[in-house]
Amino acid sequence: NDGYDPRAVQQKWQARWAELSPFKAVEEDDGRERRYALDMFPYPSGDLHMGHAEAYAIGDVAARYWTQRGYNVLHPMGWDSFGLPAENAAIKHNADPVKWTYDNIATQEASFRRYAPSFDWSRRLHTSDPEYYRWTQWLFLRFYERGLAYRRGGRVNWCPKDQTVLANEQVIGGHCERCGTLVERRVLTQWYFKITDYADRLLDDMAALEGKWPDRVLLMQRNWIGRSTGADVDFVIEGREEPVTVYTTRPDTLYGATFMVVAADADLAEEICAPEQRAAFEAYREQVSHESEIERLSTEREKTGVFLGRYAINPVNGERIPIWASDYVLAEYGHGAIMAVPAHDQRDLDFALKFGLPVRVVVETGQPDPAESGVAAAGDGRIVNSGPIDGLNKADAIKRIIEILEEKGLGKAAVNFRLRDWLVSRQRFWGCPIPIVHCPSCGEVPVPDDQLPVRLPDDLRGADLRPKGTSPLAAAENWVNVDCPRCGGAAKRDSDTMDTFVDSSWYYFRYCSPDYEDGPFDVEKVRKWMPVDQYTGGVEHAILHLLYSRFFTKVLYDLGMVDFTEPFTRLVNQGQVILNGKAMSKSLGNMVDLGEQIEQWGVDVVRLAMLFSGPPEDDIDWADVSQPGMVKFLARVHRIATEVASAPGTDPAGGSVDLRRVTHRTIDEATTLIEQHRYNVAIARLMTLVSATRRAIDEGPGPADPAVREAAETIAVLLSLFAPYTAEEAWERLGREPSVATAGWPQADPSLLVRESVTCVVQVAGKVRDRLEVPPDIAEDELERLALASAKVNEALAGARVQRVIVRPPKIVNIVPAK
Ligand code: ANZ
Ligand code: ZN
Repeated sequence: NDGYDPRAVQQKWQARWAELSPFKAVEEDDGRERRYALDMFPYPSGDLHMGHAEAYAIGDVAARYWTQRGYNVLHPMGWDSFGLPAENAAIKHNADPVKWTYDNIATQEASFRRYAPSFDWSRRLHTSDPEYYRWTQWLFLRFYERGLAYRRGGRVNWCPKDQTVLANEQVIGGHCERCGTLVERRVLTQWYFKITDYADRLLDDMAALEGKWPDRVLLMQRNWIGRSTGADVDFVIEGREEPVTVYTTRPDTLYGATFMVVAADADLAEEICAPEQRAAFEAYREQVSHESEIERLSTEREKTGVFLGRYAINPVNGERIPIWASDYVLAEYGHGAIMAVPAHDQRDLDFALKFGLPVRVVVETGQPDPAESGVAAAGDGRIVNSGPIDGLNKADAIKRIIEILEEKGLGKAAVNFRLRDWLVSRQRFWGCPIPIVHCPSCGEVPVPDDQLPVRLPDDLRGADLRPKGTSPLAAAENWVNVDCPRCGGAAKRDSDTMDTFVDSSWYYFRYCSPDYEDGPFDVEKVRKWMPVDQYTGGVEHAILHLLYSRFFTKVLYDLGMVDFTEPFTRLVNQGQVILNGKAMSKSLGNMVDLGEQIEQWGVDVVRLAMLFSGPPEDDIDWADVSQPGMVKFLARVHRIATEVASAPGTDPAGGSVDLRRVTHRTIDEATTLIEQHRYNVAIARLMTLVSATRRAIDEGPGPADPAVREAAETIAVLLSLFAPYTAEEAWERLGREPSVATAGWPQADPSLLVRESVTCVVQVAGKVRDRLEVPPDIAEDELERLALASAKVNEALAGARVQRVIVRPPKIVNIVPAK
């Protein structure tokens, strides 16, 4: 490799950069425009892996490019360092989660330093530091004051063996993901953030992200928020004072409702169940209590349910319909009860066919009879069997029936969201304590701001952290028992900790003033740096993290702390690193180890291979990557710099024009490609420039030609975005001052972008009449058209008809006029 030793270059520059620290964001206004490049911060479990390497290589291209363009760039890094793995590891090894966490952070930091993203390390933060979580607690209290943080009983998945709440994703086929125990649904008092108050704004503000965030992320967020429109309809229940309200998106099918279904786990089912059905109902409810929501929503499963022995009255036709309980209706969506229209809703049809309930068509869709086919007629059509709305189409019928319901006081137009309030409390140790005290006389009392942070106790180890029905904090007597901040009486701290998504919902604000002590962030600094210009990270965060961050930003806006409502102007989701077409996983045993790759090939090769393999959003199959090809390319760059090194740096205008054209076209195209995030194509252009430079050295004017030096310097600057170590070494060999990272982006000279031209002679009857400047590769018909359009040619022809045109591109056109 011609004396190119990636490892030596890497070691040398890692040390030099530590002295130079070229990536410090500048607070004083120095006239430069600012840019904020944000990467999703890692969770400190183990070392960095291939997925991190890809994401941080991609995010770094934008940050380094902006630095080269002369922007004042903020590119910070920190750690999302609370969470269950630390706690589980501590329980298993009888250790301290603090030590486990900060040891892992140290390991990852060392890897980051070697990997060399252009971070401003002075802004580093860890969400598990008391200096950070103090402000997570402060924000919780602001939410609490506004009624956006509240406590209520809610149904949660509970593992009786692990004695802990499980997320829906942790329930597999009704069993605990970790220990396999049958999961129960329990009602527990939990803390929630009232994100549903912001549902409309979270949806509507997405208009501003259109074209700047990936379409699929916007779609996923829309579906998650799940706004639907329809009507609330009141049904009288025989023998009950209060009517029951149901939510429907199809009030036009009201005349086709042949039964009602109540969620088996809703209080209403328990209340109205007739005595003779009680035993059957209770057995069914017990069965349903083990089902996860995902299972309940599955359309594949056979329908189950019990008759409750009661009847409802359809408000528009007075019909008496039976009330059933089933699991396919959810207690916490809409009103937990539905009107069932089996002819036009598949779930209702499956249920009706299973239990022999009537099916009545009220929309003529042209589809076969649902009772016969088993397929509900979901489409649009003409309304029938429906009294005053007969003959209307779906949209008109919905409008009309809502008017009728509203006139009679039997219902009203309604909007519903699939989005639920955010359950933020966890009965675990390693998280941010909730800053509330429960006092027997005062009730819930917020911890006063000047007593924050509520610190985690530091004396719990191993088995102390194991949940035992209560959270480990509730069992820590010294910690949990306090004086009430309001009355001074004996009280207890809230012993729950916050979901780690709370910590990560605001960290990017903190980077703007990481040491600020008078609030979560300095409002003026945030005004200077935010919103984030580009956020780079995995698509696995397409929903929750991004939605929660958007929610926090809107609350901060309402608190008057920020003057924008969306935190991330642009979002880039990188693909996955896979191997032979398969996702890498420990269980498949096909993990590629980042440390080993770097050991074998060096950082620059790993980074370049990732960026060159395709557009950032595509998956990278590591089996298809050619590390030797990347080594060869970098060695060529190194050799060019070495050969040009001794040549004097004279004015390039005196050098080879052919090479200068390639250099300036590369600058021009690379600029556009990088702004479009087409990094792989930009690298391909750079490779072409390297080849052209090599040719100019070997076959052309040689290494002393000023155009060759210009090309070599351009290569170093462009390469610094993708392979910073090799670029830095080349720059130094060329006799330039470090660091190449701040050398400045080259400007393409427009006069060198003009394509070469040749002079074409146009003759009429053998006499030269005009000269045209044309591209050397001009096509025959194009040249003929240009010649015949020439004013001088037409003058010479003086109205004579053209008999023949002889075209010899690019130099001669001979026009023969008719005699
Ligand atoms: C009658 C009907 C007829 C319905 C029809 C649909 C089609 P989205 O779009 O998701 O909001 N529904 C209402 N509350 C429910 C609950 N708690 N659990 C399960 N399903 C529930 O869906 C709203 C529709 O889902 C509602 O409209 C209701 O069924 C059902 F041809 O009412 B529909
Ligand atoms: Zn009190």
